[in-house]
Amino acid sequence: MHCREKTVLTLIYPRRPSEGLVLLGLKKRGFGAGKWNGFGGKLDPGESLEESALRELQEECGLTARIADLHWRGCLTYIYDTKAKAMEVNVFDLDKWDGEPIETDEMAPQWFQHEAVPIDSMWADDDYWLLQFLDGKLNTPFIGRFRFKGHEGLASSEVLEHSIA
Ligand code: 6OG
Repeated sequence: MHCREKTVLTLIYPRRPSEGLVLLGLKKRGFGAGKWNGFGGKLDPGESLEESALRELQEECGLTARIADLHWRGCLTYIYDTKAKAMEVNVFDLDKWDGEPIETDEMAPQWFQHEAVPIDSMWADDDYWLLQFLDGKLNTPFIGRFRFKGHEGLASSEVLEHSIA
C-alpha cells in the first residue's frame, strides 16, 4: 500500500461521562446521510483542527464550546480501494459546552447510553473501536487504520483490513 494524499477531518463526541451518555447526530444530508455519528467535518483553509471541530459542532447541533475543553483522543485513517485520496479523521471528546443540542438542517442530535449506540446505523469502522473508546478502553492517543472496499454504497460498509492500537 502506498502513501496517499489525504483529506483532514474532525469528529467530536460530546459526553456526559457520569451518566454514561454520548451525543450523536443523525446525518440528514451529504456524505454519510442516514447514519448516526459524532459531529465534525473538513477543515476550512487556515483553520486549526480544534477551530474546525468547534465550528462544525456549532453548525451541526448548536453547541458552543472552548478549545480548552476539547480533548484530542486519536486519529483514524480511512483508505478506499476505489478512491486515490485517503481521509484522516481526528477524534475528540468534549465534556463541557454551552447550550442545548438542537436539530439543524444537517443533523438531528440525540443522547445515547454507550451500550445503546445504534451501531448498525453507523459507519462500519465504528464497530471496531467506538464502544472501546466510549468505555475508556482505547489507548490515548489511539491510531487506527481502515481499508474499505469502496467509498460508496455497500462497498463502504465492507472493511477489508483494519488495525487499531
Ligand atoms: P462532512 O463530509 O459532513 O464530514 N466520517 C466518518 N466517521 C466515521 N466514524 N467513520 C467513517 O468511515 C467516516 N467518514 C467520515 C468525519 C464527514 C464527517 O463524518 C466523519 C466527519 O466528522 C468512513 O463535512
